[in-house]
Amino acid sequence: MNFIDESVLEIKAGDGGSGCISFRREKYIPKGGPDGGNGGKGGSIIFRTDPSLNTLLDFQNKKIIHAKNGLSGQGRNKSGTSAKDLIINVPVGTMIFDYHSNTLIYDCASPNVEYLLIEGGKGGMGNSNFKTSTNQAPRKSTTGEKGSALKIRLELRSFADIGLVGLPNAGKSTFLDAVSSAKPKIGDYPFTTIKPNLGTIKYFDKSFVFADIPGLIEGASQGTGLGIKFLKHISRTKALLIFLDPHNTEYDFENQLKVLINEMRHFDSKLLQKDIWIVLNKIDTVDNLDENLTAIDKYIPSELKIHQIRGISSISKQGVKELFDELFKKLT
Ligand SMILES: Nc1nc2c(ncn2[C@@H]2O[C@H](COP(=O)(O)OP(=O)(O)OP(=O)(O)O)[C@@H](O)[C@H]2O)c(=O)[nH]1
Ligand SMILES: [Mg+2]
Repeated sequence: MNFIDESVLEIKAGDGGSGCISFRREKYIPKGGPDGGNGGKGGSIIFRTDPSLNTLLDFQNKKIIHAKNGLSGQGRNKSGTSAKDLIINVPVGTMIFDYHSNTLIYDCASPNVEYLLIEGGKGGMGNSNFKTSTNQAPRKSTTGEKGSALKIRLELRSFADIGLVGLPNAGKSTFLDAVSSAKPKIGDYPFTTIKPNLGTIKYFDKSFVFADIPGLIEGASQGTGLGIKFLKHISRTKALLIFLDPHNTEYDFENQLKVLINEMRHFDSKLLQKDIWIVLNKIDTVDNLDENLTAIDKYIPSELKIHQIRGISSISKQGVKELFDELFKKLT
């Protein structure tokens, strides 16, 4: 699978180079003064957001990242060369957590931004710094500072305006395919989608990003299926479309809603505070639409911020315009 959205890394900035002890030795100058140069600075570790990336796949086989050390100072007051800073490119939406405390260190939320995570050690001082009126020949220098080290967890949380949630096969990807230029995989079997797909939709002069994630199933929050792992990709959205499938033979509307709401609540109850539209999909194959919509209405918990229950067809696009008029008006 070429999509990875979590990774644990050990990173270490470079150590500073040591200062040097040296004395000037030249013909006709019997007692040359101290001329030991300073050590160079160690490389820092900088994160940069690269908008062309959309996965943390690069870190799958790269778990330890060290920046280079600064070089030691030399005689003739020559400073050691400082190491280059090490730049780590990550996709926009990558959150950097301290691995041990799980606190958020930085959210790489904007494109083309650099963030200095850990600084390289300063170089040590050469003995030429320690010359005084009473000590003309100091045999003293300092070692370079150690570069800091940190164990971090990277977590990619996509940026999208609207998340699509539903049981497998409800038609989420078909919807994204119909309304945006994204080309997600579609199939009449569950778990067609195995990674999040993002699609942009233009509505007059505005654009909105939809995130299609793998279908949720009962027990997902206990680790069954794929869906729960991907709920983080809808955590930054403003609104959710909950897709209901009139042809799910295992789960009726009441139980589809129960499963979806339970799993979202388990993952993060804040998901349920978003603006929600209930979407009954596949109405091109439904005869008694109004009855179905009335039935669904009865099963919606009052705690949810439901804007509307709408019938649509992702294939014939029936109802999609009305849904968008409402949804995008609410989001602008
Ligand atoms: N008749 C009809 N069929 C639909 C509609 N939307 C989706 N389907 C069919 O439903 C099946 C599942 O569609 P997908 O879009 O792959 O479903 P999904 O919700 O993305 O499924 P997962 O990725 O497994 O979670 C496919 O056979 C689609 O052709 C619709 O509006 N009308
Ligand atoms: Mg899908």
